[in-house]
Amino acid sequence: MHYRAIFLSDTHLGTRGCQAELLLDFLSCHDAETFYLVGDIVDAWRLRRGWFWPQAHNDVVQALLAKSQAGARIVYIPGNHDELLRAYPGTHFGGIEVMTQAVHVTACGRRMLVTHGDQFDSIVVNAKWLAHLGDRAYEFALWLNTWLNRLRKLWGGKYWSLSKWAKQQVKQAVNYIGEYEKVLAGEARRGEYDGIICGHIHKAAIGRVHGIDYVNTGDWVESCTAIVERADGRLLLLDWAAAKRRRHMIDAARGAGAGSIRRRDRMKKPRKEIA
Ligand SMILES: [Mn+2]
Repeated sequence: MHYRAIFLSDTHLGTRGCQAELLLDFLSCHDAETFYLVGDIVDAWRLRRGWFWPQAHNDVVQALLAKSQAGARIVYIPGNHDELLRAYPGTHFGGIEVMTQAVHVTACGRRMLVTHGDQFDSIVVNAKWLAHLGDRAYEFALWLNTWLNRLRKLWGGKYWSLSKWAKQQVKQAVNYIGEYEKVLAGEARRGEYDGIICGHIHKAAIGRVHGIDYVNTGDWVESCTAIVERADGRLLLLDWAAAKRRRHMIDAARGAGAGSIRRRDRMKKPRKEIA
């Protein structure tokens, strides 16, 4: 399939959780004029604690470089796990451009802010009181978020992860996801964009939040999702793991048909499996 743009994030290459085989499979049958890598692509924090870099992870990098060589534009927007790259905005490596954030204009002219999203962690947590305090408190919370995380790392602690923390508070997780969506949509509104495309919380979505297009690419650790833009400018959410499961079920049904199952059952089986 060929798309105008493909947005991927949170692949966490360099961790055991990364579903590199599925990602490779996805890349082998999807192409685009522009690929946006929306942060946490390579997990530099995990790699600092010990080198984990299997062949499949290398193959993912090679597949992306090959796309760049074949003429695709590849934009790498670092997240918190690959923030080392944030120090190099505007640089190119192997044809890949590094940008702190990007503006993507869809085929129908909608201006979308593309950013990882971790910069807004503290705003999400403090959303309620910040709403009453306004702009300066907002700037302060952004600043505080950056510095708290720097200090935490100096002391050898981990980045405070909103998504992880939200999942630990299972009951409240839904609230925080909702809060994140609101804050990010608010950020797009402040910049007078039509929408925002982000990642970070590992929860893929396409929707409207307070009149803003809120799009989250999801991840390749828990789910295997990507956002694609068709030639007509429509954005779609692809769930590659689910697509593979469906195809596998259909193949399995067909395979069973070729065996001992009688013709009558063979005719019925695929439909049942799809349902
Ligand atoms: Mn992140």
